[in-house]
Amino acid sequence: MKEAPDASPTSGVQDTLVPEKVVDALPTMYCFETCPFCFKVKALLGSRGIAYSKVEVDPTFKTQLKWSDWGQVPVFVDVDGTQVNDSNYILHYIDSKDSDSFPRKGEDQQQDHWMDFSNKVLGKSIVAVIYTSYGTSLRALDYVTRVDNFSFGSRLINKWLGAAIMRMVGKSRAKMFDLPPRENLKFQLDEMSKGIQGDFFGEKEPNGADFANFGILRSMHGLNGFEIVESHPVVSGWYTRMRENSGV
Ligand SMILES: N[C@@H](CCC(=O)N[C@@H](CS)C(=O)NCC(=O)O)C(=O)O
Repeated sequence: MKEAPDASPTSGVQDTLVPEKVVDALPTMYCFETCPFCFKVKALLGSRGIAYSKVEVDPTFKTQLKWSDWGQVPVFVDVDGTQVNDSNYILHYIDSKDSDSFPRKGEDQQQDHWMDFSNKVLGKSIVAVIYTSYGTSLRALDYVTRVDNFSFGSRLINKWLGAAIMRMVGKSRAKMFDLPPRENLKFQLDEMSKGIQGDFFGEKEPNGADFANFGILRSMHGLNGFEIVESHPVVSGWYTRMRENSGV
């Protein structure tokens, strides 16, 4: 779960169209089932009622994404073949093509700040909690055994090797913070609460910061440490509102 810097030259809308990567003539998202960054995009698409195709990428070898220079999920391919990389850029792209209802990057400092927070802080904080032991990592990777487009061998490798890799990633993420993983997540949720003004970061309606941070936390649902989110005095209510809004 490495993260490319937001300023990477290959983030955002790409020059080359890839219409052959569109599935069933619908906007297509290349994703991992449990990827926090992919959940951001699923939440926005859900909130706007936009139908889309999903291509499940195998997390260890990323076989289904070999065609792309951008080696991370999510990758979004619009119906005309426009390829957009990097979750926050994808959120802006989809909103700009749909109802244009939240500010673009650079137009609202608060939204920018909390969208960055979703990648630089919250995404890393949850990884340290979910992948805190080999057992919790196996639990998080168990979904790969139920993905139809993966072969039997790929399911096994992705689960057992994937859990070992993610356990190491979890350890390295934990080292980034002063507090132990669970305490750190609680602390970061307290921080995040300061940005929720009224019902949402966007006050009456969700903005980019809502979709970005909700996606991260939604990916934890049912996994180790999710009770920290559920029991948080501010975040739990916001999370429920975002689930209702997005249907995700
Ligand atoms: N900045 C990227 C981060 C995406 C990311 O880290 N995705 C992970 C999955 S959760 C990934 O593709 N990891 C595989 C790798 O880096 O090789 C975004 O916001 O979309």
